[in-house]
Amino acid sequence: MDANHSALISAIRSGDTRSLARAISGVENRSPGWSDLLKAVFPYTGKARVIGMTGAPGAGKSTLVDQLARLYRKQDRTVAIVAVDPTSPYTGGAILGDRIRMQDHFSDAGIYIRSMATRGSLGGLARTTADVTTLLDASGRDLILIETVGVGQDEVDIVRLADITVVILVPGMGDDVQTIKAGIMEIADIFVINKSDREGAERVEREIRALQALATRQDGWTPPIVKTVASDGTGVAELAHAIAGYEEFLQKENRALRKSVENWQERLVQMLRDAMLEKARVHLGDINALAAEIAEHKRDPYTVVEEIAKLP
Ligand SMILES: Nc1nc2c(ncn2[C@@H]2O[C@H](COP(=O)(O)OP(=O)(O)OP(=O)(O)O)[C@@H](O)[C@H]2O)c(=O)[nH]1
Ligand SMILES: [Mg+2]
Repeated sequence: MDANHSALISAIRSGDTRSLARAISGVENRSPGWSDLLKAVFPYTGKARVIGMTGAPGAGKSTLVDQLARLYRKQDRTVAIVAVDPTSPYTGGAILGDRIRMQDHFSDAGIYIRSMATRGSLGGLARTTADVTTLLDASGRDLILIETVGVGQDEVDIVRLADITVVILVPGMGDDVQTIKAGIMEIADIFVINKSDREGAERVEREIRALQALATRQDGWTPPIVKTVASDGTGVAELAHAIAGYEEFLQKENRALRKSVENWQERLVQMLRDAMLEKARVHLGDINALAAEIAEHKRDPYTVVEEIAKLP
């Protein structure tokens, strides 16, 4: 990456996609200067609306993201799509499908699509997704749609980046709602029952409503349930409407800011943990040797941690 970021930053802010792509790669790979670049663009961020779309493998997330992106483009809003971990082994076939669908947009500069590096990438999936979102935000995109498979902690962290989280369920997976991680249920601002052309959509809706009756959200928001058939576009306008409704709700009583403060609390702790660990690792030497000494009771773990934590 350039030692002098100012040219790169103006290029990114002017919407130049090649510069944006270069910056994203640099940040993903932790190339020299990556953190200076993020520091420099941060003041230009906070304007994009970030929408997290999460759900089980094959639920139709990409199809739905694609439809939403089309709809927003018709409203003349610019869109970025972040596909997290698209090489996940769940549905090998979907990767090609994604490519084909993405190609539809290639002629449209108003849509920028980025696939995230796979798991195990430098910096961790959640952290790099956050950094990439920061760059996309700085590039002036109106909307950032993040697609992620809702299975683990990484995904919960990723959707915490979002202003609005859409959880996508499908009928016909047995006890759908019960099998969805509790954490994912709790973060839903909007529920989508996709593949509503299939039998069982009503049942899923009843299950969600039953769960909602058990626990009300602190902020008083009851996540609406939208039925869609992403493959033919049914319900997509309703989903956009539900998203707009939640945006409106966020604008009242300072909720957007409060939510952002909450998100940053989480992220700051995460970033600090990463930074401290990184710092300690330099002094840690051979962690295996230390672990062996502790296992053999030659040393105690309390002193070891104290010594490492005290290091400058
Ligand atoms: N019947 C039906 N099929 C759908 C619908 N939405 C998507 N599909 C199909 O479901 C398959 C998976 O769709 P994707 O959009 O790739 O699903 P995904 O959740 O992004 O999948 P992964 O990224 O692999 O987790 C594709 O063959 C779609 O055409 C729908 O509403 N009804
Ligand atoms: Mg997908």
